[in-house]
Amino acid sequence: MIGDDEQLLASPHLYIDGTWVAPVGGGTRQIRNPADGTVIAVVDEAGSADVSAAVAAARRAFDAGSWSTRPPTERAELLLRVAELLDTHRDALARIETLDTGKTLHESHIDIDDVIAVFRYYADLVTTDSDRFVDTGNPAVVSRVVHEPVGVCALIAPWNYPLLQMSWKVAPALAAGATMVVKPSEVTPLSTIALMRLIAQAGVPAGVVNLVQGDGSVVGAALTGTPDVDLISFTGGASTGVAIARAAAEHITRVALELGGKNPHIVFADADHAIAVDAVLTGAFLHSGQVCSAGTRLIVHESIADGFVAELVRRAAGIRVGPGMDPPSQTGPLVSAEHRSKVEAYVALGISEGAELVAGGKRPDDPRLANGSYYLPTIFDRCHRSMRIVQEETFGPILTVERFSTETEAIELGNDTSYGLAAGVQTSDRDRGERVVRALRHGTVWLNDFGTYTPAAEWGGFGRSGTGRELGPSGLAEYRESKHIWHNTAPAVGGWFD
Ligand code: TXE
Repeated sequence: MIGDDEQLLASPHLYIDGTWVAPVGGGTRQIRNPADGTVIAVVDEAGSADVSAAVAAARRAFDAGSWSTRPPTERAELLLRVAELLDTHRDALARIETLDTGKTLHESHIDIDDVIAVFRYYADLVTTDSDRFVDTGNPAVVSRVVHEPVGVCALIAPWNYPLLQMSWKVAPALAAGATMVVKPSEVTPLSTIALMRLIAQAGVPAGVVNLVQGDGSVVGAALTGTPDVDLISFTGGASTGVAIARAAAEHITRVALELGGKNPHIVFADADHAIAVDAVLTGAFLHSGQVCSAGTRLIVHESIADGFVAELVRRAAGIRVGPGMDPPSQTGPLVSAEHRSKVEAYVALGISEGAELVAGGKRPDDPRLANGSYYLPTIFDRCHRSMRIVQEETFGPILTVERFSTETEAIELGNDTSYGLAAGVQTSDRDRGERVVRALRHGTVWLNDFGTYTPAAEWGGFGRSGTGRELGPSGLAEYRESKHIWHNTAPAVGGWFD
């Protein structure tokens, strides 16, 4: 760590009730750089008593109204101040994110710009959003629906886009007037610690934002098992999502889940070949496939499949895998050695299921990469929809290939998944494009593109990809309750029981 990075991470403690504190009941954790296995920081981790203290602080702040009753314009000002501070520390935050996750510095810069954009988007939205008046048919009645903050939120984020995914939660929650306890992934807590520092610097009242880093089974479970939290927003793995939904059901806590996907990318024979190859490569191998919306399931028309796959194989072999801090690297290591073992197990599974390994399938040979958790871009051809390698999220650089003959079959394959987060369609036929994107049961569908998004449009999944939506107006609605106020301006005795 250097200069600004060190300052942002000066006290990697917990942040509770406006103060950086050491944990009462937790411990510490070494945070490693996945590019070479070195320890880059040691952070405090909370125990369940610390979680209770953080939730209690958020509750006190909410009940005191120090944030929830502030006018939207004042909340927007704070969000804009946070955006400015993020901009000031853009380079340091990008370095922190790269050291912690392994992704390339270029990607981290894009992430930080997207984080800044989401704070600005919600600052704008919350000031333009107004109450809704309802016509009851009775001129004496003024009926309006107003929005109020949901209360205390538990915000739990994963390790692949640590700052970005946390910001998709923190920015709308702050805009709505909620208070919160945030828990980053224990694998990648550093950029969230830095964000807390900047939010504090921007002047958020004590207790509105609290940070408890630590293990999912301890800190996450304590945070989601309490009746004192009004909303849980979680991004992570599907099985963790199920555990959280169960815990939430116990207290009828509102819950929003983003649980990843197994995203189809359909290429028709009439697609622009060069554009489609580029989109499929980027969709599958960006950030080594550790992207919830990664297009890891290629569904390609049989008439072009052989040539298309041959070109993908050639291009995949040329992807420069290396440390995220080295400018020539095009993709970095996997987030941890443990995660790479999981990816390797999936490659072994694909081979045992009879898929044809045509690219990668191993760690890079370069001895300079031996201490990092690298894995080569991998392609399995001749896959079938019934294979686990086709149906399960591997969260690594693994692309599977299936062939189709008709449009109906392509749609059927694209919808043959328990998930439903994202999908891509490559075709030069506009009518076909429109038919297929409408038929696909996924939360985001790209036509002749892949992986792009804007904070102004909703993000979330159908099926097992989760519940609720982040971003866009719905992303703000998640953090609000609606209240209907019925005002009778000319009250009279009703006489029902006369
Ligand atoms: O995620 P976890 P993991 C998928 C991907 C990956 C798999 C497992 O397929 O291989 O999930 O990854 C916290 N109560 N995605 O194990 O455990 C945890 O501390 C409350 C897709 O790393 O779900 C972390 O902060 N919280 C995904 C967060 O949940 C708990 C991105 C996510 O970790 C908890 C990442 C519990 N009982 C992985 N257990 C996406 N949707 O993009 C853990 N956590």
